[in-house]
Amino acid sequence: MSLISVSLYSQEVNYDENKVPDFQLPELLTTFHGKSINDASAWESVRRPEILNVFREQMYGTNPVHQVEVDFKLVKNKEKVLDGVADLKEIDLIFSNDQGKHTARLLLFLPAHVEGPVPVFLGMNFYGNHTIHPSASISLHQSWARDNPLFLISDQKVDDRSRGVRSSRWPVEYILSHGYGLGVIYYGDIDPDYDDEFQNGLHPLFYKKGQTKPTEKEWGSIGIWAWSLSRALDYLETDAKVDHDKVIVFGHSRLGKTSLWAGAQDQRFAGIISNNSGCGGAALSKRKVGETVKIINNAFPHWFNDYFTRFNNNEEELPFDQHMLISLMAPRPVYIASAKDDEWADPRGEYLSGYYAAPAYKLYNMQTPSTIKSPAINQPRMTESVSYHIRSGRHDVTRYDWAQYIRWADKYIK
Ligand code: GTR
Repeated sequence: MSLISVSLYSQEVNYDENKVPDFQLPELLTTFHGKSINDASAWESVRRPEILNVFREQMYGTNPVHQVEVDFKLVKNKEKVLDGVADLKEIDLIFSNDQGKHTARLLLFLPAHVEGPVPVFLGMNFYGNHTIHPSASISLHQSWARDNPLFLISDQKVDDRSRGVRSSRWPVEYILSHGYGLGVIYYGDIDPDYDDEFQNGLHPLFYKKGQTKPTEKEWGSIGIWAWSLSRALDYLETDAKVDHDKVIVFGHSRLGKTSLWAGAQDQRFAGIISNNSGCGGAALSKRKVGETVKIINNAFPHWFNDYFTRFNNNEEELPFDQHMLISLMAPRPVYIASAKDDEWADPRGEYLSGYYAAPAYKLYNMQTPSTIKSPAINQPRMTESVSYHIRSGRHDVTRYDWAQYIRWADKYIK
């Protein structure tokens, strides 16, 4: 995907550190009205809400207040699957109001060998819950899916042939063996990932009478995906087998942007993982390295709100940058991961946003990354606030990434 984008936009894409423009990041601990923030209480009551608000209004979009009811229905409950190591549940999240009804399915694996409530990693996937593991116990979805000859997905529908095609990104048994559960939702169940002016998926349920698409400031796809992760967390809070104070939100790439936005808004998430989230995720926009605001808005007009297009080729005018998104995680631990060959996502910019989020964590007297130098390849740097690694290889989620996430979660969350 990124290779295609690079050739399409090669003229305007910069990968040269020497050509990064001079830029100034907005001060984290000074309000938009120039007041300084000196303690955690002022952070929480004044600065944090205004930062959250600016991301809502000018980038990811506001969440419409129009009420939607969410019901949970346990549709499958199987013990001792995956050779006995997992208990499996499928839970329908049923969204309804006078506009209609829409259903998405949460797949939850819990470690069969653990009695008590367990911490859970929760995230979204790109092709369907059935792609994360070959097990025939996982239901296929009926939603739109992106055609992919490699995965034998055509006519925008999935069938048995795509079972487990993305299992390399989701080492289920490995996660369970460490005492964690894993919950996943297929993002296409919430909003199919293409620009149709928000006619399909969950969006229309939120329209006021006469409204046909989100307003300039209302949410796009990332906004509604992130909101849905919180609805999955609502379910997890009702499940006695889940330690709901220890739910970690995880996502890769566009779904890493999503996990960050979910974690920023919903402080019930105990930890947040951004895997190769890049532009619009962990990478600083003002550096303009790799994918830029204009490129991402042109290629994916449905991800952010329309207001965000004002910053196309105009990053200087952004009153915020992504270090402020990371700061919204404080005091919860956040893990940002890059891949060396994933220059499109600007690994250096991903590191720096975590580094520049430190002042928020310091208000809680937490240990923060000690140097502005990025760690060496495959040398994770973990702290109780911001952790980071850059691994060798390409844009992907690997066993190596998960090994670090589990080590980190064992230390700071479990
Ligand atoms: C790319 C996009 C990135 C990233 C990636 C993905 O095409 O430019 O922002 O989100 O897709 O989600 O795999």
